[in-house]
Amino acid sequence: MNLSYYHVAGDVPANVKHDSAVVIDVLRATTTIACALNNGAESVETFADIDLLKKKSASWPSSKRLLLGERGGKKLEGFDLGNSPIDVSNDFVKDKRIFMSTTNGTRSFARVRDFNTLYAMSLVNRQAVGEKILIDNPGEVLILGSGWEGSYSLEDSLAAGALASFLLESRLDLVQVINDELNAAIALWTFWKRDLIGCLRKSTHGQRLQRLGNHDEDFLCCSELDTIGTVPIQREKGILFSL
Ligand code: 3SL
Repeated sequence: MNLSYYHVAGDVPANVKHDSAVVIDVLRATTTIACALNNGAESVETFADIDLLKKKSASWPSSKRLLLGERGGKKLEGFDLGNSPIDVSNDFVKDKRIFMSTTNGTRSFARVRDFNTLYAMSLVNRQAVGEKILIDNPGEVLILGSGWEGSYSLEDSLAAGALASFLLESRLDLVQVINDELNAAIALWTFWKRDLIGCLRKSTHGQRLQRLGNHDEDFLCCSELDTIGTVPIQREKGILFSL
């Protein structure tokens, strides 16, 4: 199994194999997706484009839908939810389809939506996704971060390194790292693995969130490791369900 990591959607080569992809946006889109599905949401449909989200969601029964969106870390006007994993509680999201658009994470999903298999991963469900990948045993796994507006992010690379370390520790005979972006991510994980919240707070997006206001609960939630067994998987184009 060949593992590669790209920091942002724009870095993924055009001719890459469409085998398996794992999208990561630790702060906060894929943490929110894992928590929402774990708390009983019917599914999460991701949109890079807000107008398309509004059009598509209008055809879904209003009692069964929630609009979740942010730009620049701030909740979108007229939406039910911003992008906090704390807000997607069971009483709020149970059996609802969540129509979601975020600054960076949903762009990453758009880039790899044609892959045969697509997962959403964060620190909270790293082990669950890793175990599923080992069962699937695809030839190629492309791990894709979300970054910030096209540039590198520390926290997504931390989680990419966490996933690769889990896979290597589980099946060294099976797993190979094939790009230096992932070798660097593993080194980052080794450096920060005992202070995940410290890494998230130090990251530039972590600092952006702190400037926007108190996000202590978000940092606590997003820095938890292997606490959720939910594996979000794309079953219809652009729509993630719990496995
Ligand atoms: O960029 C994104 O996709 C978001 O996760 C950013 S935020 O943490 O909601 O600000």
